[in-house]
Amino acid sequence: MKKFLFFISLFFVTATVTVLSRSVRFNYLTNKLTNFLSLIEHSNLLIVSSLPGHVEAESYDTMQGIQVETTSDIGGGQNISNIDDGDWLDYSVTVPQDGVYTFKFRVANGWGDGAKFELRKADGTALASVDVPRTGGLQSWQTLGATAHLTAGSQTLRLYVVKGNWNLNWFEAAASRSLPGKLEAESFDVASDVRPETTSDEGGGQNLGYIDDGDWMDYNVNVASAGEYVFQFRVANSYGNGVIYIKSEDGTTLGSVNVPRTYGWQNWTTVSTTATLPAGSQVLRIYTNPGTWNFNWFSVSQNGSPLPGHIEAEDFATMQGVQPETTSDAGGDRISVVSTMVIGWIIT
Ligand SMILES: [Ca+2]
Ligand SMILES: [Ca+2]
Ligand SMILES: [Ca+2]
Ligand SMILES: [Ca+2]
Repeated sequence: MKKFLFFISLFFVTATVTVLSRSVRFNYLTNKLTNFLSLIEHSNLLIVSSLPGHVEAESYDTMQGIQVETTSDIGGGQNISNIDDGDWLDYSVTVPQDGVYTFKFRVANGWGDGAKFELRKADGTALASVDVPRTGGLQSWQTLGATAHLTAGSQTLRLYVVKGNWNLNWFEAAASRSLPGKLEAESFDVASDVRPETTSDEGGGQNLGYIDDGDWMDYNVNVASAGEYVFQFRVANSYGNGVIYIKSEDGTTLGSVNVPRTYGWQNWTTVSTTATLPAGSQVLRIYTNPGTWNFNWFSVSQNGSPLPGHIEAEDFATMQGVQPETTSDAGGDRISVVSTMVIGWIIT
């Protein structure tokens, strides 16, 4: 009887080991097959992405040295990993028209100091260079911005890794925003060290803070027609001395305006200047030196302030020989935010 029980036990142990080994082998074969099918898919099926649009990093056409893994980023799916110096990924894209496109790259970087990549044309020309800061982990995701000039048509974009050790989930490209119009300061496409915060200005939303000497914000815009435009900037400045420069992509200063002291980081006023803009898709840089002022929005219009309407006298675009001063007019407290600047107002 003991001998019988021993053989029965031996049978079950053997059967279990056999099933387990088969299942391990089955999983191994399944993985091999999946990888093989994915290889066939990438070698035979050209994935063409339309820009503007969203492109999964793993939807590359060809690549060197990267791997694909399950991502824990919002939306799930996969991300590109094992990104080393000199690795690259090629994407087939179609672009509707020549112009500046705003790119967003979804990255994660645990410890890769100096991490960097370039977006390149098929001939190797760099379209954009992007630094990848530490994000706190290889599955801690952050979105980075960049602008790049693309030409119309079907083409290959290469994402070339200058310094690796980070992950990529997806990227997006968007077309320029239309001017004339009003842009929220915090809707910049790329910027240096500035931070959005809740604003208490009219209309609510957010403003930018931490705008220090030499800081800048880039806006990818499409100007309807060449000409002189009035720029209005909604600003607050606790201390005074700020200067705003409107710059073109090549660094030329197109216009500038002083940011007056408003005696509070949430005491808002509007300052104006003019700048001549060429027509078409372009990047406008709002540069400051000295800085340290808060920024809610700016508007660009060809005809200045809309009439009929209310215009503060001190909201001039240009002037000669006048100075703003504190008003004791009845409206002074109604517009207390700018009362330190009021010299009167016009009604039409
Ligand atoms: Ca690699
Ligand atoms: Ca992905
Ligand atoms: Ca700053
Ligand atoms: Ca705002």
